[in-house]
Amino acid sequence: MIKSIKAREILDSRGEPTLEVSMETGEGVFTSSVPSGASKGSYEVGELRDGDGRYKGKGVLKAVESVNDVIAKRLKGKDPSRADYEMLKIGKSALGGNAVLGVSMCACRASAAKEGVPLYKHISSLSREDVSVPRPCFNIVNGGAHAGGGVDFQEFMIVPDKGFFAENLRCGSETYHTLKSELESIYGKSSVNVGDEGGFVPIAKDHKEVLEILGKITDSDIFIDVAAGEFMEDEKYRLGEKLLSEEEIVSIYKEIIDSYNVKGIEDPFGEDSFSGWEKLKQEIGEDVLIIGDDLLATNMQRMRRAKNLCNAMILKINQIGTIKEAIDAASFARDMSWEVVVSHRSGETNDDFIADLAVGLGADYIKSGAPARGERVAKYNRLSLIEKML
Ligand code: 2PG
Ligand code: MG
Repeated sequence: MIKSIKAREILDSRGEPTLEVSMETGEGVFTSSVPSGASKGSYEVGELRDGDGRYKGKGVLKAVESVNDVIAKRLKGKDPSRADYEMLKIGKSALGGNAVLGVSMCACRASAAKEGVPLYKHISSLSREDVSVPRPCFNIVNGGAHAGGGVDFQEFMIVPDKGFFAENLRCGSETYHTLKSELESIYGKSSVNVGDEGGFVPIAKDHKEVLEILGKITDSDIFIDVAAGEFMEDEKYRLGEKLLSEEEIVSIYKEIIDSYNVKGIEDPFGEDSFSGWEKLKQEIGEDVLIIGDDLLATNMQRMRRAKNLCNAMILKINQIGTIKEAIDAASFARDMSWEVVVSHRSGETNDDFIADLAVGLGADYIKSGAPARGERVAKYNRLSLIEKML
């Protein structure tokens, strides 16, 4: 039974305010904190931010109030398993997606404790999937909205496949450090400064130059998050000096798939540019993962519309707001035979909830940035521990 819920304002990894929520039940006190994106899609549930002079408008005191004054009163005395249902009844837009998510994560942790099982096990019983430790996608080169002066594509991820998670983590870390030396020798020391997710930000000319270097230092699979919505102009795509049509950018994707070890492409087109997604799926859909992020927003309605546009989903809990809905979205992805990639946000905290979530959903992959920086490795280190426990 929920005794009390309290929220407070803390800072995320970018130094922006976010929410930390604590829930007290008979089993103890459960604390969770809420991530926040930079390259957000427009179909995500909205965050409640103050919009006043504090923190340049990004304060979350209204969301704190929403938890302390509205949600806490509604949930007091109820079983934590009812939290998502009750909040959805009030409405996410009234409460704020960030307020709802913080409480939802705590409620999930409290329910696991009530059952006396680890969080991943509890989530596995909710999702009815067998637990399994996902393959990590390490974002080792940052560009787009996550870095200043990097390349246009937002993320270049290496995805090792060494069997055990611990071996994948070691491979990710070793490759990260090999890349560091390589970039230093090519571009000098300023190229090993890091972006929001801990990946390096080389002064490379374009994505091809980055892929060339990655090809030299690793034989791991490569996933790219293009985050194409960030450089769209009308229905065209601004890459360097060029403004490209859908057909032209499809041929760029084909070229990099043929020339490099690219096995996954995330958000290759804008979230509403369905014709581009369709073209790409027809051309390469069998050979590589076409991963929907902004396209889907972890939202079943969007996923239904995108049935023939991709073959994998990014699952971000703060895109949809409650853990219940995120679990339902993952099951829906399974029904459509899509792969599931559980994901962090570029603004993170040290909360490692998504590690347990990925295991409990039996997700195929997890992306949590580079194998460096506290808020990124918190998730990877938790996955190593879970692997040992299993
Ligand atoms: C993405 C994410 C996470 P952001 O686009 O996939 O890497 O970025 O949180 O900025 O939306
Ligand atoms: Mg993305």
